[in-house]
Amino acid sequence: MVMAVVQDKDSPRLAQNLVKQGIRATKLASTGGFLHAGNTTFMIGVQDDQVSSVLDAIQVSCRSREQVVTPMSPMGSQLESYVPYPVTVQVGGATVFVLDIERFEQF
Ligand code: 2BA
Repeated sequence: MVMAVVQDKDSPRLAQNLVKQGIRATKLASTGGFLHAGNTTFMIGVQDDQVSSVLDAIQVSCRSREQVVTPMSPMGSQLESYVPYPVTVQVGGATVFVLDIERFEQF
């Protein structure tokens, strides 16, 4: 099983590339813990020998982008001394986890 967190902008391209290769996937709407921005998590169930094609599809479909964020005020901080400087972070291409699945059933 490959789980990939991708940017929403890359999600249609990745979905299309997986379908082209006959690879099944489920898309989940997710939210990044740091930016609190929406992203998309793909659950892609494949045999071991298909993992590298899935990783290739992810790599060609997902781009890295810069995003400017203004950090939120930390809880309990002195508001007078808090200056919310915008910070630029590099998001993506994709964050990928490859998991072994113990059992798979479809009813
Ligand atoms: P976010 O958590 O919203 O993170 C967006 C981007 O902010 C990250 O891009 C990274 O550049 C930066 N960032 C995240 N946490 C940070 C921190 N503690 N300090 C400084 N900068 C930080 P990516 O690394 O490309 O991650 C994109 C999205 O992938 C993340 O969105 C999150 O939804 C997911 N993700 C990344 N690493 C993960 C992990 N270890 N476990 C689960 N999800 C992860």
